[in-house]
Amino acid sequence: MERQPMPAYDSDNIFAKLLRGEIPSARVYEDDDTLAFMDIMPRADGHLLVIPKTPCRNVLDASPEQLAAVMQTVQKMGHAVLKAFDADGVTVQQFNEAAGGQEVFHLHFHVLPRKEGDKLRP
Ligand code: DGP
Repeated sequence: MERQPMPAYDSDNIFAKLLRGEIPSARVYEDDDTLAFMDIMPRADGHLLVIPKTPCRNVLDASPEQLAAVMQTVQKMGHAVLKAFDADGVTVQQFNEAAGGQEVFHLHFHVLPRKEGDKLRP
């Protein structure tokens, strides 16, 4: 069977609404290209999400510029949560398409501060 193309970006997704200020969020950092905010269903204390400000469905759909900008903010947020939460490490997680575990179809990276021996909440 022929493989279906990836679906197009849908600007009705919840993070696009959040970027437009149509729904509230706890913003922790932003620059010209990216935004970081608290995850509404945190799996660890200090669980953040980092997104590009421009439309992008996921890593499979991202331009090199979007990836570079988002990863620089992920790195910044990694250092910030290490300090703010006195963490021992940081998990960076990312999902692509429903079969890959993606639920919100605007590119995002999870940044999760970790303590030695802890477990992520479900
Ligand atoms: P996933 O696409 O599987 O990486 O999961 C989406 C994540 O987004 C999940 O951790 C919960 C979070 N999330 C969903 N809706 C909202 C929202 O309205 N606000 C915030 N801050 N986070 C959300």
